[in-house]
Amino acid sequence: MLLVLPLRLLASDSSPQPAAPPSPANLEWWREARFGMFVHWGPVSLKGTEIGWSRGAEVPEAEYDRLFRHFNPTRFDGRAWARTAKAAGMKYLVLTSKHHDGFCLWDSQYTDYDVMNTPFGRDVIRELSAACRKEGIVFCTYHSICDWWHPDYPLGSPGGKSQKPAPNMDRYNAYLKGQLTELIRNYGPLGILWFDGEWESPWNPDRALDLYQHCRRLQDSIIINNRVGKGRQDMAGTTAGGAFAGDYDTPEQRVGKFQNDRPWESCITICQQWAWKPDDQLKSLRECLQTLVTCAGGDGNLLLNVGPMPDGRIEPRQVERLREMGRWLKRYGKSLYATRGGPYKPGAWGASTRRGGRIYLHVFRWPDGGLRLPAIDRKITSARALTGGRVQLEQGGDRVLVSVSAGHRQPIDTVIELRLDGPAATIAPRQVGGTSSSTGKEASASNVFQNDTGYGAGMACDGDAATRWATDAGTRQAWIEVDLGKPETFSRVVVDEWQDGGKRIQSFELQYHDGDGWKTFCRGTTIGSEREYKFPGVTARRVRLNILDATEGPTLTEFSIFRE
Ligand code: FHN
Repeated sequence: MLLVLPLRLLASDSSPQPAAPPSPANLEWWREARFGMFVHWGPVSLKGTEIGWSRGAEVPEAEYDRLFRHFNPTRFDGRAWARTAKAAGMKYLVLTSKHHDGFCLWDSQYTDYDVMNTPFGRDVIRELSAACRKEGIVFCTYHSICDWWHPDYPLGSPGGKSQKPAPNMDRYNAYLKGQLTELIRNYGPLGILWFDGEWESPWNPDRALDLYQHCRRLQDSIIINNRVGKGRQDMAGTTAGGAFAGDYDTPEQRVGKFQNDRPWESCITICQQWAWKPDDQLKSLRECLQTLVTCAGGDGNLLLNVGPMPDGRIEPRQVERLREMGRWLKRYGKSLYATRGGPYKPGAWGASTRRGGRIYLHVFRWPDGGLRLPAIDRKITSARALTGGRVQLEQGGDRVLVSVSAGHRQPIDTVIELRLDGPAATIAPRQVGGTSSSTGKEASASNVFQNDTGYGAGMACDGDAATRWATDAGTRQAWIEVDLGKPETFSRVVVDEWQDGGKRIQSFELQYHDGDGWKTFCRGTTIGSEREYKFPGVTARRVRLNILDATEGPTLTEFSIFRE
């Protein structure tokens, strides 16, 4: 796997010799791991509000910054956390060493705003990193570049609504590098340095590159994500202004799109909030497993987040959900671990993974006549349903037809192993399901993000899941229209909503134009990933999705109309 580095990282006689990026071998343990535990924890768990973001919002700043004086998680047990991750089938654990609120979960020589100065008085990172190593879990840390607490960091709250009276960014940068030196030297080796909080104005690409090189020189095997720089991208393959983009991409609260030329990892909460929140909504086993499978099918990892309680325990219901995932992975994990994504790209149907001469199909939804897949240039020598039942397989012409009896179609994921007459890696990735009749057609919209054609309506009708139509921040209502070029009869529409930050669309209607005006043929509320709508055949040339209410600027990856 070629790790493409921005030109500015390549050796040049003017700049200092950059530290080398991690070797492909160092990335391999992580790519093969596929599944990790994210942990957002700190004194804010006493309030049950969001870490960092509730400081100065639901919780007055002064009150938030005093919480550490009451932080005494006496039931914290690093071994229990490590064993929970292991039982879940997770291979690495990423803990917030310091979030945007500035509180440090280790014994830092650079500040008293750390866990040693709480009633608890124990070094959480020392205990947890040791426990992880005992359980064979790779220990990693999340570290926020922005620090709304530290007097030298210029901004004091989300969006810089409050400013520090006498900031000193150079001094803060030294503090940041000093603490990272502590973490790597005293608690390492670390698997990953998961940076965050890079988006604010005080941070810049030069500091990012310097920090990347600093950490890499301390431990050359460490993997560093794209949020060390201004390179956070929505995996459209471009980075803002050529900024530095670290070693891998980090789509958040959504499954990344298929991408097998640069590593990526979706970070998603098992509940709704990153930090612990009483009675937060817990994701179902179905959503958790299908999210993991779809990440692996897209050639990415899943970092699934838990928010431990103020007493130090991970909520029992979250532990149980993770145990259920672990039980499934014990039986079928070989279809995910150490595989690569594809060759069939993920979709509403499911996903596929591959290793050696095998393809693993993960079928979430069975079409009536069985799953029809595009042909591949390898002969399938056998097919076996790992989840049980006999596989009916037809390979010929332009397709591969796969089915199992209704009684063996699993409610969450039917796993089928196809054995080939050669390596699966050479098969080019391909979409499943015909191209829609809206692909490539004229599209228009009531609003486009900063009038940037890179986010125009056509991006939702190009059959490319890596591009999207986007609207301006704060947009609550919008429409996107497709001109099919001539009247067509269609009975199925699939809408794939881009979901960074959750499902934004709250209500919509699907309409066709009958020459006089727009007529509604389908209504709905939230949409999400690859949502399919079926209805009695409609014949029309112009079709639109009319968004009546959205929480934030609606954005679609694909708006697909399928002729009957
Ligand atoms: O603001 C943080 C948020 O609290 C959380 O830590 C997520 C995890 O990826 N990152 C930032 C939002 O992008």
